[in-house]
Amino acid sequence: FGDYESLLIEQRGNALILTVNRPRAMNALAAQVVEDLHRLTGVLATLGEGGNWPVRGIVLTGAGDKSFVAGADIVEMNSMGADAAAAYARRMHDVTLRLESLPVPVIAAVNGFALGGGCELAMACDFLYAGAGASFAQPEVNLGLVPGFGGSVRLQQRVGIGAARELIYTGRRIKAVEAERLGLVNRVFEDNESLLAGALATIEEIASKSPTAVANAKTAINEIAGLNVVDGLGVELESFRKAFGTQDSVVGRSAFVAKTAPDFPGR
Ligand code: CO8
Repeated sequence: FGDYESLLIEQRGNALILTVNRPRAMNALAAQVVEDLHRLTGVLATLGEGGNWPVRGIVLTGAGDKSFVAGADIVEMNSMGADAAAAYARRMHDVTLRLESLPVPVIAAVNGFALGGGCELAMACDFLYAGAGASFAQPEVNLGLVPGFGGSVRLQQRVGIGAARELIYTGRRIKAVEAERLGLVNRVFEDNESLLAGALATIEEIASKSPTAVANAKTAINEIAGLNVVDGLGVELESFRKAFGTQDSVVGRSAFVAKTAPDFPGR
């Protein structure tokens, strides 16, 4: 995958663990981190649909025990003009869209502060797990700003428009259990060690399923988000038709009938 100044990459079983590694600044998204994320997601995007993938899922987390990602780097932002800031935001849009386009699930393992751009990066993952000490906010109003890495779009998809408005207008920081209650987080773990273990266990569970089915489901769900029911059903029908034509589906259905375990070929 290459070398990255601000990212750690480790393969563990069927999972790739990506760690944003800038703990002295709470893993804030300095330009270097954004470039590293941009380059890495570019490399991952070139792996294509499935056959070339060495792993079945990705866990995205932050270095240390305090912070997932504390947002954009405010020190760097302080000397930027609006055009430079917009260009920086656009790079992160690319990163978030690439994460959503990967054919394997990405789990955000939120091990501390997920603030501003950190919360937005986590929301570009398929779903979020959190350690009990994690906290979430879109605090841009404190800086006279608004969310810039997709928070206005993805927060309302996750928690509904009312809760999204309240969080964005107040900049209020919420704890992991509150984020779970709102539906932002799927599960809360008692500490960061069990958080990582839980995320890895879910990737292993997914790894026993058909790779093409998981990829098809991910594509359809992302495409359907925001569509009305009729248009959404149209997208689902095409996804279902595609899944039905895969070897995985032939193997999966025959194994059920033969009462054996399926061995999915992944195509
Ligand atoms: N940017 C730069 N440095 C940071 C950031 C950050 N976002 N967060 C923390 N740091 C640095 C601190 O400056 C400090 O550095 P130093 O030791 O050199 O003084 C170090 O990390 C440790 O931080 P604290 O001493 O503040 O530690 P605390 O435990 O007291 O507090 C907090 C931790 C709560 C995370 C606190 O640092 C904080 O509130 N940080 C800012 C969080 C924030 O507001 N994030 C949102 C930023 S806006 C954003 O993300 C919008 C994205 C879209 C913009 C796109 C346009 C460019």
